[in-house]
Amino acid sequence: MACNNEAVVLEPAREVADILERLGVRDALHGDLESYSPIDGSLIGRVASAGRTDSDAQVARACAAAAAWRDVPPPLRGELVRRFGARLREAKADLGRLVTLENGKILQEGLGEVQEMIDICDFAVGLSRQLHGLTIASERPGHRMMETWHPLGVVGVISAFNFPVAVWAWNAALAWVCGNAVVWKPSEKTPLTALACQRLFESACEGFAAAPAALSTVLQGDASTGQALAADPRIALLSATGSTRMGRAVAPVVAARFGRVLLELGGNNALVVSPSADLDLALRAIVFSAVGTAGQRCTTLRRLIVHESIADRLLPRLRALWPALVVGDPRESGTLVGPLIDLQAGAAMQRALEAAIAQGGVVVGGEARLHAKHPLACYRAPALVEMPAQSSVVQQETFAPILYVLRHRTLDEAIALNNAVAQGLASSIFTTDLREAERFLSSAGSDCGIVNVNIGPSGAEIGGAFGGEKETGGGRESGSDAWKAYMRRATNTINHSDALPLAQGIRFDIG
Ligand code: UN1
Repeated sequence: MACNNEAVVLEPAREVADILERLGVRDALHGDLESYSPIDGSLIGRVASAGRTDSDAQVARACAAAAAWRDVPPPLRGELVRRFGARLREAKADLGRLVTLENGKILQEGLGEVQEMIDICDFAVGLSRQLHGLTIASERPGHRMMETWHPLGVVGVISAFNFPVAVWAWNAALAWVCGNAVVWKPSEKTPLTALACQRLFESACEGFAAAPAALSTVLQGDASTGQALAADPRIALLSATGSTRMGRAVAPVVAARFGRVLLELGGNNALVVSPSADLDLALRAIVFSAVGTAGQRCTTLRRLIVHESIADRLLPRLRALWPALVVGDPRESGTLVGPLIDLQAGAAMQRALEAAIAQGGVVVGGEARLHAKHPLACYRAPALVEMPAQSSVVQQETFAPILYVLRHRTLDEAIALNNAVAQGLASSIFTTDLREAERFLSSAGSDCGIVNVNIGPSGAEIGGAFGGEKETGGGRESGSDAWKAYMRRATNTINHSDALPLAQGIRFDIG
């Protein structure tokens, strides 16, 4: 028995079992796919992966659901998403903690991820009354043109371990109000959070007569399950989040059948610090975006591009701060950096640090922590690596807390460095000079999908369209008009006259 006021920290498996029970998830103990907690590497549950025949049947059920759901008026679809959002609000503490237990991100960020789900549900509810098209002036007398937007059918979602629930919710909430059914292939590293989300959605559907069965389906499995979705012509849109390697495997398969893809792939995000920057502000942004989520966000800050005139003021502060960042159990309130997802992620971090040293880098931090206590888990101190140039290791996305530091002399040079990588997700500049800020935002500035001023590259709100260019894949999810990716557009021309004039003034007399 605990005899002080400290919260009792249970074994991950015990905590997971309690949470799943409260959320109404049955049977997370049987099956071939094992889930391990990054906190200590222990087994926390098992689910059954969907075999080929099962996947096929589930997609067929999703098609039937889509055929029924497309006739439901969008505001009524929105009402179901509102109910789902309400379930998420009630379950926020449990689901947020489950994210922490299965993914390893600190509790604040686990809760933030569930909040992101709630926010997108709210957004989607409003959107359900705003799925509007244009009316367009016709060149022909007595004619009217307009656009109508229709559901696509079945939307497939492949999500990654690092945002195991929010990214699915961005896609699913919009897809549902747009009239689609959703088939979800979660990361095989986070199957339990997917089970919990599915259960919460099913509970929102209970007693909601307009909701057909199989509006949401989860197909657990490895890459082959994702590949089967990519190849399946019944999946009208495949929204895939993960590495550029995954995107390269999936996108051509969808393209070969002329399906649609929405890709959110790798990032290699930079932050430029100009001479006029507010350095206190910059420091806070740098730390959160570089080491938050243990460097495992697609928006994580990976490249710091500092002006040479202020480098000697900023870098000593970073060098002092980095070793002091608290690495530990993500459930404890003082922890800022939790574990990496698994030992392979730690090995990839190690390889990148060795390559950085070979390429002339000077490393602060990056060492293994808590190894004796948790030999099956992977805790690493964040690494700060000053590089002589933007060499090959800096150009790769390593999903770990490594911040490479480069120096620049002119804004043009900083912009060129920002843009000189294959990825194009997020970027930031810290400056109080209006001209510099506007130049960074301009067409001659950052080539990324997300371009910020005086905030870091990570932690976007759901209201904007989220996504990036080049090898990031070009997709846009969540806010703004990203909903259009989940619908098909029809252009309608209506003749209310008693003549049949042809467009472009063509005469075609048949006597
Ligand atoms: C991701 O890492 O895949 O902007 C998504 C952010 C979060 C989403 C990240 N809102 O950092």
